[in-house]
Amino acid sequence: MRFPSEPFKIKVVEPIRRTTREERERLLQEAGYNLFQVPAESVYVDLLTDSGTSAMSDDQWAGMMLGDESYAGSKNYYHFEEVARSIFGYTHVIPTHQGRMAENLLFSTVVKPGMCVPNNIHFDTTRANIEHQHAEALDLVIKEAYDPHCDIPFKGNMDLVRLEETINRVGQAQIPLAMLTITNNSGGGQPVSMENIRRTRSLLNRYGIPLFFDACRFAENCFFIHEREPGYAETSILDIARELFSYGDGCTMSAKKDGLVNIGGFLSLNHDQWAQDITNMLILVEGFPTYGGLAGRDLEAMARGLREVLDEDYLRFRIGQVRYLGELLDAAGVPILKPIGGHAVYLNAKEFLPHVRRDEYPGQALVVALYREYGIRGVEIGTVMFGKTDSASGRTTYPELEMVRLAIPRRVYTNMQIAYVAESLIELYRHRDRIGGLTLTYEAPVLRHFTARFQELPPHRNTG
Ligand code: P70
Repeated sequence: MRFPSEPFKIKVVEPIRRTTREERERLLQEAGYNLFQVPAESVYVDLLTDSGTSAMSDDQWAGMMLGDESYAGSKNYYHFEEVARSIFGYTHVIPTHQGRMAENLLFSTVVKPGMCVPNNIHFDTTRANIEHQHAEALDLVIKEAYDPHCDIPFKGNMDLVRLEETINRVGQAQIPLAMLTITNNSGGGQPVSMENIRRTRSLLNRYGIPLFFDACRFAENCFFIHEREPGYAETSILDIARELFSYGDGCTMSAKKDGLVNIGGFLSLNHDQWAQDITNMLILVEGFPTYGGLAGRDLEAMARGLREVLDEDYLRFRIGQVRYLGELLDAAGVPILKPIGGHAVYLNAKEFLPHVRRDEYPGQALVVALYREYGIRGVEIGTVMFGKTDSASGRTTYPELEMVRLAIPRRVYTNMQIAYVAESLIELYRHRDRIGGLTLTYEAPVLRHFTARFQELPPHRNTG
């Protein structure tokens, strides 16, 4: 068998609709060529994100019926707290409605103007929340992460030399915490090894700097450790997770990923004073500490999801399905980032559309073409998301990688639908020279990718 088949069967189905090319053309124009603005009903296979898009299990749905909607002291909170402590091991468990609220609460409490927060690579909301505090979000991943062809097992690792240099340059007092994003989303869904985590910990210990995990896809990271790192083949995913988190002081979590829920997140940490300040802020902006912006039923679904996600058969299927898509594309010569990530296949837009200049957003152009021709929605992770245009000089700084991410929702699509995506992309790649670039006509001051608008440039403009 080429890949492990589904360790579940389907009990409820949600119909999806095919649209015509004309309809999609019109929708694209109305959306300003931004796929975030296209109604989901008009998407056939939606690979925009793996966040909040998972299918819950019958056990999670059963848990939803056990929601205790008491304002204070809901039994679902205590269940969730017990599960979170048993995996992550930190003292304080603070629920939030999603990941970015956990980030906002943490950074607004501990990050002051002029400080900096190192990470392997910050994802969009972490970066934005740090910059919102007038602090610097530093990406210190190993340099191999920026080479789309470099096929190494732990491409999400922190560059410890650069981390130490940074500490010496800015001074430890200016670094309230360091982070590790597991898996590293902006770098292709790549894992961080246990060894790198251990070494990051001991380096930070020497300077008294706390380590936090951005833990959204922790189970997928732990599965990669189980599969790839010497010494962990016989260790359960739960035990790997426990060891991993024991090297940290806390974590932020978007449970919309490896919590297997449609909404939910949390912050967990050991530091008592930080936890108290964060809790006070939580009450001001989010809700009482035993629900934190969620319903009791959501907390119950999250508690059950966190247990389920550690199941090895589930993870083998999950990572295997993503790998299946990546291998089909790779075998046909479609340029993808290697190795294949945990939650998504990342197309290398620079190589897919070499004739589209970087200031004409090749990643976005590819996303638009994929939707127009096949009704598939991916997301640009490149200049639109991470590039910055200086308003005074009009100069743009470009991120190292120009990618389109095809994120696979958990337990949602069949392998036939995945095969449809692969075939579509292989065909699109054959006709790539017909795809032209875009020009940006509107951008918001932060997180511009969600609301940006574009116009199309004529194809072949640069190929002569
Ligand atoms: C994604 C979503 C969310 C995220 C993350 C990491 C490593 C924190 C968060 C915030 C965001 C997204 C991107 C493109 C399209 C749709 C959605 N990532 N840290 O898909 O968590 O969303 O719960 O506030 O990846 O990767 P939250």
